[in-house]
Amino acid sequence: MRMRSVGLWIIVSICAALFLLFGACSDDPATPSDTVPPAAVNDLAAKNPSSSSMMLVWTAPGDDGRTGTAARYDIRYSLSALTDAVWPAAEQAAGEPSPKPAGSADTFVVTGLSPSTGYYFALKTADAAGNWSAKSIIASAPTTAVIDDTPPAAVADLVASASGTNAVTLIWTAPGDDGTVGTAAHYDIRYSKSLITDATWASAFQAGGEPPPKPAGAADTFVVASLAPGTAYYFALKTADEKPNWSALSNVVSRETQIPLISSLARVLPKRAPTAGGEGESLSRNAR
Ligand SMILES: [Ca+2]
Ligand SMILES: [Ca+2]
Ligand SMILES: [Ca+2]
Repeated sequence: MRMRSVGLWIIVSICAALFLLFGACSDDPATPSDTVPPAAVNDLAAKNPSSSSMMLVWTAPGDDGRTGTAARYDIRYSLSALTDAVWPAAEQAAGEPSPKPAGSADTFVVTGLSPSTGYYFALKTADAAGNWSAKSIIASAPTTAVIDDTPPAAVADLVASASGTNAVTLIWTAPGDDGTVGTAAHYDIRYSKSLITDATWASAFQAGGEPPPKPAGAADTFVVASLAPGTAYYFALKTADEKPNWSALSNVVSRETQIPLISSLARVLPKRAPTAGGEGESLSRNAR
């Protein structure tokens, strides 16, 4: 029992000595811990907006106030003024640059923004010891509107797939909002008894009631009704996006509507003489 108590006392003594030794080392004034955060950025500005991005520029603070080189930035943005209260829930930008030495110009482009929208931006800076600066001043600017100058592609595979006595069915591949990308907004389908060209497009009949375009690459179809029977027609279409930018003229197809069955029979069957009793009666008489 006594031997065990002595052993325990020795272990406790060694631990106490080690504690004092290391406690003394941490008090060494040669290695002070860093408790000074970077200064708050006071010249943040939002520039060069596009419909989906904004460039931010500011002067880099330092590791300690405005000296040295800080370790990282946290850039955030919001739709309302980016106050300290809004900061925790504000959208965080991704891929912030590493801070340059204090006094240098730093810049970053925030992407993924919505067009025609006002945004507020702010940032905080941390040093390597994890001391965070106060929030910067707030910079704000709106993104620009989307500029769409690209019309849908011209339809090149328009086909008149079937005809009735008064209608012709058209089928084609939907172009897009921009060339063959996206979803266009309107069709203008026209028909004429004479060839449709750029010059005659304006005088061709508008079908009316065209369907909204499907996404690019999908099959679209439309039945042109109220046509005259047994008549050859030309068909063509143009497509517009929402601006609207109109496409060039599609390929032009031709199709003849069918002749009504009664008219067809009248053409095929032999015509009876105007005097109903004439030829037929004499034949039957001869047969007797
Ligand atoms: Ca520091
Ligand atoms: Ca568009
Ligand atoms: Ca477009």
